[in-house]
Amino acid sequence: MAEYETILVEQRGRVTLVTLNRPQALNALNSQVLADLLAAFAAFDADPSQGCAVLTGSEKAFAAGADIKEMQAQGFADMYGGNFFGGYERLTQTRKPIIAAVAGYALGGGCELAMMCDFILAADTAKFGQPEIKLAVSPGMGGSQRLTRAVGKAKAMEMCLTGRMMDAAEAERAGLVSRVVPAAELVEEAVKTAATIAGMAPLAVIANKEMVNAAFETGLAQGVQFERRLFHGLFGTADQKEGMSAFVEKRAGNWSGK
Ligand code: CO8
Repeated sequence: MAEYETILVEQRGRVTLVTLNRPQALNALNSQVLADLLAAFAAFDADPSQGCAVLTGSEKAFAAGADIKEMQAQGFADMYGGNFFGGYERLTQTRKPIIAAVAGYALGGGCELAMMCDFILAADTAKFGQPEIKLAVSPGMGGSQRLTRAVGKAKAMEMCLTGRMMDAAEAERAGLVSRVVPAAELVEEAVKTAATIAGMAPLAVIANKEMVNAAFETGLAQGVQFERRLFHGLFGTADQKEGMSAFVEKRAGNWSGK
């Protein structure tokens, strides 16, 4: 297992657990964190022994944003010319699912990173916000788009314009997170959920992720068509035969990933 500077990576059966590990900066996302995350998730995606990942932080902070100290002195040419943090889009191209397990602060780039994952499980201590306006900037890793799609214009606009944080209960009501669990159980619950996903037929997992994501990029008729084509395609897999036989024979499926 590769060693990284800013994250810890551990395999628990078919689940890869990635933990942001810059406690001194509340897991602020600097360029090294981006490089480490890209390498770790590329390795996860390429490893057939792994079926689902969990991305988490500490009890105090999932991540308190992009690293302000790294950005402070940068000018337009550095940011635009260097496509600062553009690499994060590559995380969203990971084909297998990633669950964000969020406790404490998920602010700015931290909230945006959580929203790049496939869904968010929140501890009851979680706080989400896009406070960039207080620094005279704005979200830059997709927050204005993904937050608005997740919670609607009213809450997203208020949060981006005031920097107000949303607690876990409000985030669940607003549909930003799938579930809220007690902080002490967050990582175990996320790993358990990931293990459930990793126990499904691998091609069906990828197809289900692709079709739900298509809902963000297409109109309804086109999205339904995309779903149906992938659904039809799954009937060309050995695991579809195995899954339906296993149901009829009242036993667990034994997946080949083919
Ligand atoms: N960047 C760098 N360092 C940070 C950050 C950060 N985002 N957040 C916290 N830290 C550091 C603090 O400077 C402090 O370090 P030190 O001990 O050396 O002074 C340490 O972490 C602990 O932080 P605090 O003492 O502030 O802890 P508190 O418990 O008092 O407060 C808060 C916690 C409320 C989370 C507070 O730290 C805070 O407000 N942090 C900043 C939150 C923020 O503004 N985030 C948005 C950053 S901008 C951003 O994310 C832009 C995204 C788009 C970028 C994409 C570009 C293309």
